[in-house]
Amino acid sequence: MQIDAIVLRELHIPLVRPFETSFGVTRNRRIVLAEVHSEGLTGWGECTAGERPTFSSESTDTAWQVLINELAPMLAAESPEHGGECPKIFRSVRGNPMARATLENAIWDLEAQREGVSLSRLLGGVRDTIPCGVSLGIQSSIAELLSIIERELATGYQRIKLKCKPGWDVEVFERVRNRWPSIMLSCDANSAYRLRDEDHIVSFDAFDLLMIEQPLWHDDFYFHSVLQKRLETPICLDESIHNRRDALAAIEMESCKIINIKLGRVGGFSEAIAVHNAAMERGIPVWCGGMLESGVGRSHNIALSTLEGFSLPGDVSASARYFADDIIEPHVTVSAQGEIAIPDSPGRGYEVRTDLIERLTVRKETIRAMALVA
Ligand code: OSB
Ligand code: MG
Repeated sequence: MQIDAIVLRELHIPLVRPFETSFGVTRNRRIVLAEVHSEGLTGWGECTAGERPTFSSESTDTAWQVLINELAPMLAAESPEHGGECPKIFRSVRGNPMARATLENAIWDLEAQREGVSLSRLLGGVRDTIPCGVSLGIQSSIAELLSIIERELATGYQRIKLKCKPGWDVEVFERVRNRWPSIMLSCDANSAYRLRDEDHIVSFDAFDLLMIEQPLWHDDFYFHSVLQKRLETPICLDESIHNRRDALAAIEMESCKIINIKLGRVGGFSEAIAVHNAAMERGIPVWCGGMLESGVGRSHNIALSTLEGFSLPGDVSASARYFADDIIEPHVTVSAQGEIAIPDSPGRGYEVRTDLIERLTVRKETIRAMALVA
């Protein structure tokens, strides 16, 4: 596919409510979107980097720099037929997986449109609907959290994930479990604990959690494996897993029993599929994580979640939980059974609202292949 132009833009979009994790609070999203124009079609990608380098070392600003100065010019100089060629095109740049995924995912979207198949089908997806859960940030009180859980369960969500940290954990789990003894419940510490907290984390076993996500260091396998040996509850790794080799190491060392796959964190669809395959071959369930994505990234997450190994409800939920007005049409909605129905039209299956995107854009750059001089 001849690449005619790559348009990169930054959008500012407020969240409908603040999202608080152990590493900070997000109120407004600064999202980088990529539009790849090729032979009359447009593929879209979203960068999942946060506003600050707190979840990972990437941020909106680092990704912007790497996309504009490195990755977009590399891609514009090539004519990839398949999204899976992107890792090779970008191989001279180290790290920066979220920046890479922005462009790679746009090429997969383009390819699906060119082939006239849904992105889910192109990826090898096998589901017509995906099971959905919600990730609930740290709240100002437990009473407030309980009322939010009540609302999310009434909407139909199948699994509740609680963000936790020292001081917002056992008491919270106890109150939630007393009220709802049998819901699917998990927690995510985003690396808030240390080895000195080992006994404390082992006490989480009393709450029948589906998993404890990333309790220790963001870059660790070994100490998670030490902790997993003492825990009944499965550990799920998020931050630690960047590629297939990480997944293999974590599974081999028994650092986790479940893996959260995020497109941005692993650098795009090809590595996400590789992590999924490695986990599935070894009987390790996976699920799709979220990064407060707009509709573009959300539609990619939905397509990824249709792969066979995504057997647990993910953090892929309705647009309205995050944004008053999403940049895709229709918005992502969740059924009373807590499922998202997979669109079967070509590509991502949601229209992009270019007028709204234009209004939300605060900076924009267009990169074209350099004209060849004979
Ligand atoms: O660790 O899963 C995480 C949001 C931002 C950064 C990290 C995480 C999250 C979430 C939100 O849990 C998931 C969502 O988009 O709903
Ligand atoms: Mg997480």
